[in-house]
Amino acid sequence: MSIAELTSIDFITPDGVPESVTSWVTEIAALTMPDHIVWCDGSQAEVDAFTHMMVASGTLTRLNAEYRPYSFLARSDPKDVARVESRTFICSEDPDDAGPTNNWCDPAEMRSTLDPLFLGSMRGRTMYVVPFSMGPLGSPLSRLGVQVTDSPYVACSMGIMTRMGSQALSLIGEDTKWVRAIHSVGAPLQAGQADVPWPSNDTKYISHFPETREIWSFGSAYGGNAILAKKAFALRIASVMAREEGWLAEHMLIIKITNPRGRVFHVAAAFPSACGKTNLAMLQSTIPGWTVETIGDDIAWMGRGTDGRLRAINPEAGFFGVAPGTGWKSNPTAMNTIWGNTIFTNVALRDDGDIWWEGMSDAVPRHLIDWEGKDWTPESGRPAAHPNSRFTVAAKQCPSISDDWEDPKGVVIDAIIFGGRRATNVPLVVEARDWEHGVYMGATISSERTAAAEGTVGELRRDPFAMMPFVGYNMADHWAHWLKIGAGLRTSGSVPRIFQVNWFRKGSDGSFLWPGFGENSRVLEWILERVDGQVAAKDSPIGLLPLEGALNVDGLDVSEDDLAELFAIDKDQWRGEADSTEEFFATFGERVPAAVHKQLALLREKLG
Ligand code: OXD
Ligand code: MN
Repeated sequence: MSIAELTSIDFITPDGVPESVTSWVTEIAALTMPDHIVWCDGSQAEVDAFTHMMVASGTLTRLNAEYRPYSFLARSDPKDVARVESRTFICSEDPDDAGPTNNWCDPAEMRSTLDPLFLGSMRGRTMYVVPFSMGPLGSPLSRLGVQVTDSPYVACSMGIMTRMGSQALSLIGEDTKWVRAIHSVGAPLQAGQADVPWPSNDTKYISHFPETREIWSFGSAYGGNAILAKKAFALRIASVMAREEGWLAEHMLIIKITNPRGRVFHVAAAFPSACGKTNLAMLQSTIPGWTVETIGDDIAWMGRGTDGRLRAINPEAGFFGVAPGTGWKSNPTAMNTIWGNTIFTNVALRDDGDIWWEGMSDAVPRHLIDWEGKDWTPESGRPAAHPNSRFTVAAKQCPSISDDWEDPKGVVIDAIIFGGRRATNVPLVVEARDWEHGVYMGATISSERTAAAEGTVGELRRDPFAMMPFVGYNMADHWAHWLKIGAGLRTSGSVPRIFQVNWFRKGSDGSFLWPGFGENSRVLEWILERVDGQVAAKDSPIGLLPLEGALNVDGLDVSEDDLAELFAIDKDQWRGEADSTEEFFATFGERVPAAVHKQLALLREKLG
């Protein structure tokens, strides 16, 4: 589609669009008053037209095609750089359904707040209608949505992150249920008013209406605030759908692992934001005979298949990865994924027209244009790329993408891992005694805060199931739902094993005890040897630990002392953890399931 065509198809609806979609689009257009409406078809011609337009408007800079073909750099407004959890609302009818960890607002009150903000908010802009499927087109596990947005950057990002366009739209019939997502940057243009490269508004609302399956997002164009298919739909709204329909929508990567005997396993793993999920999803094994392939790096939808086993799909079609720390050493697979066709946001620009960020390479360029568009040298004393800068790229470009990543039936999950970023106490790996203990492990994840959301980096925060910012209902009910799913799986005799890991434990000198990255394959090896019944484990107050010598450290430079410290359990510290967990559970009152309380009592009993 050419730019001329883009602006000449105003208010023309493609043939065959169900009334439920057209009437909704008309209603939102009447409220937001865009100058034009474009129905996105998901074609390459459309991407070409959008990117040309955004280069002309200054939103995107085209990178040097010699190094980074068909790739672009976007610089956001410096005030619009991360998810805004304090402005994220769950507007359920009953405040107890949102629970104490979500910002709740009465739906009617939120609508009366939002209506005046959205009134005329797209004036002078184009409204893009973005139909999408979360999950492979037509899979019974997939769900459909339509986002309207006045940001072409967001429309393009949705094109990478979802199966977007005419095919998804054609799956919406008159009776199909689909999620309505409304997004406006909240920066209407008066006639003749010049635009800015990254329009946004200091007032921000990311509002979810779980009962009506709606998302209304105002004021931000950044990541999860604006690419509504991701956190807003695939986690917050989907977690509510999943609770009602008997499945799970989780903040988890999915990988396929093959052992030297040729047995294939699939693992889902939850880690808080910016704790290396993308690195683990693309891990290159350092141990002979073990291979790891990628299915997803951020979100898993899982449910009991007709075979009674837990099956998972990655509902996304792309990666929205944290750039800093992604490099040739830490994640060569990601570096090879982003060879081209990639949108980079808030990274630094090299003088040769390519991009750079902290941790990409050991060699630091002598001069860059930083994420704010300012000259930068290593002496500048500030990061060149924003700590939450990102790359947006199609999953199919990933060299380690697994051949079953789009299996419409989903892949069978053999093990579930919970992780966090903990400098102390939590061992490198520990296995849950059973599903209930695993649910307790998930419920008690805590992690040091990262740059993926606002807040003080490094501060310890509770992040149950790594879902604290993403669960669309009461967190304690989420634990109850997990227990119910486990009970269902038990009836078919196929319950995945659950493990907790911590790559981030530090020694007394403040340095990491474990090398991490590719070496994490050694931990996966132990986990899967457990699943395969090949190795025994020893009980401890907090769960099952590897027997002495069972973790494969061949050829690894980790001292005996460090290894001992990686697994050390300080009972006093753990009594403290138990006390703090009790306080945390108390914030949910009666809603904490008895089985979860029982696990806390068991921990205390075992600690003596
Ligand atoms: C993400 C996040 O972008 O968790 O995936 O913040
Ligand atoms: Mn995430």
